[in-house]
Amino acid sequence: MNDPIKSRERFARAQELIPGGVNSPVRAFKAVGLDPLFIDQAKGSKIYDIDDNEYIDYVCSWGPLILGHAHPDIVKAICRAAELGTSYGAPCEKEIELAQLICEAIPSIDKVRMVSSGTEATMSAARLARAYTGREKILKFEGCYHGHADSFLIKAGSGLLTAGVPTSPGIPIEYAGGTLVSSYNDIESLEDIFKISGRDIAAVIVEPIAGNMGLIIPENEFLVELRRITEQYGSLLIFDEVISGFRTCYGGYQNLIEIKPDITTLGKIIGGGLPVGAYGGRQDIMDWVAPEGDVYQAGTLSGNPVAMAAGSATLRLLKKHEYYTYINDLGQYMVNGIKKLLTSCGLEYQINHMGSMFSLFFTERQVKDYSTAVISDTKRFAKFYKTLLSEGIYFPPSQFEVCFISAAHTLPDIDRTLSAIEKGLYWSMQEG
Ligand code: KE4
Repeated sequence: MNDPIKSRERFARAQELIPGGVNSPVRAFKAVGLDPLFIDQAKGSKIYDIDDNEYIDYVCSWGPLILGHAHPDIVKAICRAAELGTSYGAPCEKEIELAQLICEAIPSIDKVRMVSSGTEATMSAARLARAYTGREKILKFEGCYHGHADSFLIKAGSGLLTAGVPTSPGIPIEYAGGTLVSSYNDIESLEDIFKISGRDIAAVIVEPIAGNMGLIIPENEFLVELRRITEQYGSLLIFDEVISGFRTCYGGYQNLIEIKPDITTLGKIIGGGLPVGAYGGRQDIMDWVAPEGDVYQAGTLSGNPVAMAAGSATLRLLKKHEYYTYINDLGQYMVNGIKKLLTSCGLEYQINHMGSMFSLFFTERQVKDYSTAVISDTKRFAKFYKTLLSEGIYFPPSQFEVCFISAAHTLPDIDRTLSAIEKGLYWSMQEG
């Protein structure tokens, strides 16, 4: 590997112009104590930095690139759309095409509104739920991330029922009072909150597969109970499928577990690498959204033809080909390989895995919620990460993110990654 001299220089320059030198905090590599790499280009499963280093990419733009970087059919769709104009600020047929693909793929979605990010989708879904129910409170789960809208940057208060606490400066304390926080996979604490505040809760928002504490799998009854309790109290259930949508199957994770939320938020994959978010659900709820209804939400570039073309090209490919078997098999092969390496190193680290997503936690306790995730040894993870990078493997630069495998990854990619992981585990165990 070449020493990333140019990346270091560009990072110094970027920091003079952009807060932290990045346009999204996790990209700054702070969690692994390194300077970020500046990427020059990407193709298939590989990314290339400006110092001519090649890496096998497991960030995949944080999930969107399920078909790999610069897929020729998606690039062609983007180019063709751009030649016809990048944004009309008016309805176009490409919006109908993507909306139809989404509604056909996810039975709980009768109608869908396009926006430009997952944050816009979840923020709008929460506003819609409050309006539809006439209630104010939203309940979320500790460690789940739903974008950076004020009402979601809230963590659990001291007591179970005390109002939440902002996790960022700049959030009015009264916003925290509108957000209740419970523990993922913990139905008992949820029931306790609902017994006292259930009639004030407009909606529960949940990542049906949690991807922002590292990967955390819902325990068997958690989501079923969540659906039961929300129905019992007249609260809406919002599945935030920004990560899981079209990742585990063609449609939502909800399709696999046969649970129908009232509203679903989407992003990432449905934009094929361009800025697209969406929220959708039952018609009687969605018809409250302006201009059909009075719940205001708008966006200059919402549904723009180029992003719609990228999203539709992606979903059409996913619908036509059996990619899911391939990427899920690669995921299983990867996880089996890591487990063998952990055993040979005498390590009992935890791996959480679902299809083409996995997270390796540097802890010996099962990771099933925020409190069990945060005790992971982030220092050892950082040493592990640095070794992988030097071996040309680009994992997400944080213990609390998900590794994604795309349809462009190959068995030789996985084998090369496993040999790097073996070295990474060895160096992570060295003191100093
Ligand atoms: P965006 O606003 O970043 O498009 O989506 C917010 C969002 C909403 N819901 C879920 C479940 C999400 O995971 C996200 C964003 N995911 C992070 C990575 N875990 C995006 C990466 C970043 O923040 O740079």
